[in-house]
Amino acid sequence: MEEAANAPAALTREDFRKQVLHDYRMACESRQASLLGRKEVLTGKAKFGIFGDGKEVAQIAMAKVFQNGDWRSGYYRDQTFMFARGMSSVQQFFAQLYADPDTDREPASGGRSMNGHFATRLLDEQGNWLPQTDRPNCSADISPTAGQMPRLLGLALASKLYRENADLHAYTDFSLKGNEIAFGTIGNASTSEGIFWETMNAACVMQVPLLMSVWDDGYGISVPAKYQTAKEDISRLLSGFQTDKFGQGMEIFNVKGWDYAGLCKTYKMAADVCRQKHTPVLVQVTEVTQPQGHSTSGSHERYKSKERLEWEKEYDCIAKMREWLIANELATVEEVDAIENEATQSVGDAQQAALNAFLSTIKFEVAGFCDIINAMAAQGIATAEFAEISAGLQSKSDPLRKDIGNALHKALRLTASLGVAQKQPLLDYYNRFNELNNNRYSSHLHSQSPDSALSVPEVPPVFGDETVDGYMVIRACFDAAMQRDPRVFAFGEDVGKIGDVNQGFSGLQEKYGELRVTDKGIREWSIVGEGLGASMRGLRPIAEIQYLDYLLYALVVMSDDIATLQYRSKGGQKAPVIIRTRGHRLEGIWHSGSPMGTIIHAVRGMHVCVPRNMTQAAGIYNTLLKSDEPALVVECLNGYRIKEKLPINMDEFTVPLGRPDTLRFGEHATLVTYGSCCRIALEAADMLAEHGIRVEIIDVQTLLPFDVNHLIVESLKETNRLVVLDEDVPGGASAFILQQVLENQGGYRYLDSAPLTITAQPHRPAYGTDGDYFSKPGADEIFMKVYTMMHETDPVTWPALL
Ligand SMILES: Cc1ncc(C[n+]2csc(CCOP(=O)(O)OP(=O)(O)O)c2C)c(N)n1
Ligand SMILES: [Mg+2]
Repeated sequence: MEEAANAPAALTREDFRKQVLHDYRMACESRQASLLGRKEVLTGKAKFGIFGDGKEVAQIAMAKVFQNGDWRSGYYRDQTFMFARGMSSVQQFFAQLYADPDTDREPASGGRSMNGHFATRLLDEQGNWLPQTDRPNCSADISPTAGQMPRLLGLALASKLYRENADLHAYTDFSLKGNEIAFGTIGNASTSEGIFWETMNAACVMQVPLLMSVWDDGYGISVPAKYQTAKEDISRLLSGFQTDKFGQGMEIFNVKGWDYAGLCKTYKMAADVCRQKHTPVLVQVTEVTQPQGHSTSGSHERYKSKERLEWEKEYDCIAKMREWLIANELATVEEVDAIENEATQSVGDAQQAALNAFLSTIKFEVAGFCDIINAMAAQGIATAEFAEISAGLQSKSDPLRKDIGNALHKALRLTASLGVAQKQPLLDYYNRFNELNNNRYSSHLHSQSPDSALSVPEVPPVFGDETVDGYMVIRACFDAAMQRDPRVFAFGEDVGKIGDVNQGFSGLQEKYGELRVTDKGIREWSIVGEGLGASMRGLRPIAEIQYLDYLLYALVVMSDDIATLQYRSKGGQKAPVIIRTRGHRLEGIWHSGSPMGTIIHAVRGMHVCVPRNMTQAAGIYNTLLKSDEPALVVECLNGYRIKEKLPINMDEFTVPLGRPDTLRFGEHATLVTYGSCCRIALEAADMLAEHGIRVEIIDVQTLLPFDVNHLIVESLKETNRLVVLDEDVPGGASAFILQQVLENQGGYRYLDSAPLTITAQPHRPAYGTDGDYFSKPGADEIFMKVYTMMHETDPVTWPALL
């Protein structure tokens, strides 16, 4: 008998046997879920399936060391782990496969994510935090491979902060003095992504409790390791990170995916060192198989050799565990057969229950709709057609809501010529149907909690006599924020010692310590990931990206992860991280960009704030810190040395999001702009005023949300002309503003002239003062274009200039 098959000292052999058989049952159930799941897809009951077969035993071992308060940030293979740790069930797994939109039945995403995208609910029904330390926690998965890495770093960082900052020890719902591990999982091939390396390096630099498992099956879909990984061995490549006498590093373990005893031992050692020493750990689990191939999209016979397929059968972890159980006399053949049969049965039952629950709700809705059209038919309205629609719908064994939608629209077309009174029941149903399904499929793009940013009350600034450089306003704001709330911390390139390149945090590291005002390596993607993960654990990070031009490196995690988090968990998770950067109006291709169109289209689900000066920026930070929502704040790079009055209620004043400021009144045109362009617009307005043209200038302040009360159209009603001034490329953010004002606010009705956009050139801005002059919109150009617009309206008053 193998030594590892003996019970640990504290357990009787019988208890140990029970535990091992329980694990075997769990592995078999998970395998059955994979087999049956694939069948459901191939028979058309679900659209796509990706499963965790082949990784069952390793995940059961990992689940044994995953304690309450711990976190997972992983990928689509982890069903066994989720079942074993009680964070999901087989029935919920199938509910997700069928895309059941009910969060009671499919709590991970309310049917919004493909199967295998796991999450636990971190929020109550109102969107408030639930406790995290009395339960296991799983951050919501995303599909881009390695996309789980930046978030993972932040989840691990939170433990370090909760451990080392004594002021945080009271937050026991979130952490028990940082005792929690952040567990990551990744496939072998996805370690080819740059963010994997960036994250592992950062974890070693920072020394955070991050336990990374690599499920190494030798492939990434069809592409074998030799095309993915140098030397085909990720832990060997990472061996330079191994902890040694020089300090800082991580522990690295290797274990086979079919070796139950070895896996249990390895995970115990790995978790102990990670938890106690707060050292990152890597566990490479090799010789992992994928019995059904990558996903339901293809068959692995196409790319795996006969020998490999045979080897996979022999080294299937469940087959190996079965052999081990019998060889070590922990179970008889009959006992393991019985467990396997029972697993098949229980998984079949769970799948049926999930399918029935999913379909019965839809069938109920089908019946409700049919009642309405049948009643109308009984009154002689479209009798034959409605009977046919009703019969067609009710005969479907697997109806979808789309079928109801199609039938409803057909019914509306059939009743087009009827009066409202006659078709009122149909119109009422249409409204209810849209409302219900809007909630099912489009709710929670933003927080719907009492702490949403739009609910933060406005407190106007009160100014004293003191006038200071802009950066001092910002610094006073951050100082006050850090003073009042120990959960606030800030980090980024050059943020620590020198207090950022423009001194927004100068002196604050000395005051609040290195843990709270921290320098980071040059790694934008994972800096933002740190903010994301830490904010999910109740902290209030301000993650800084040095310049707006470098935000593109971080845009991936903002777009895929932060912006989608509330939505993809249907209000189950949130990440109130603030991303701070500065941009607009410097000079040069990579120091003056303003790709705001790119950004606002990529991050719907976040707020994007573009304050024109540092006082507005401070008010926006205060609003955001009182809210539970993620946001990007773009400060004006050329504003730090401009004098501003210092508010004396720095700790309290707020700037409401989505509410524009009118900077100047005028009756000839409404000029909508933001950020650094505000000053240029004012300059141009002075020039225009000399010619009797009075332009109303509106600073939107936030692009997302955009003018929630439709103030701009009110101005347009008076001026009847719209000018949008923007530093982005033509058709960039200016196109968004046009869509909002003309379409959303109905502004087209009030236009007497064609709408005008004044933007930068389509290329990136050239360097130097002249480069700026000829690349970006300036006062001369604004004057010329607005004057020309007025000339076209009244050539007598404003004769042609050219
Ligand atoms: C960024 C990104 N690129 C490509 C894909 C498509 N894709 C999905 S899974 C996969 C292979 C991943 O292989 P590996 O990391 O080894 O995990 P395994 O599926 O083998 O467990 C690919 C290329 C993706 N989801 N995300
Ligand atoms: Mg793989």
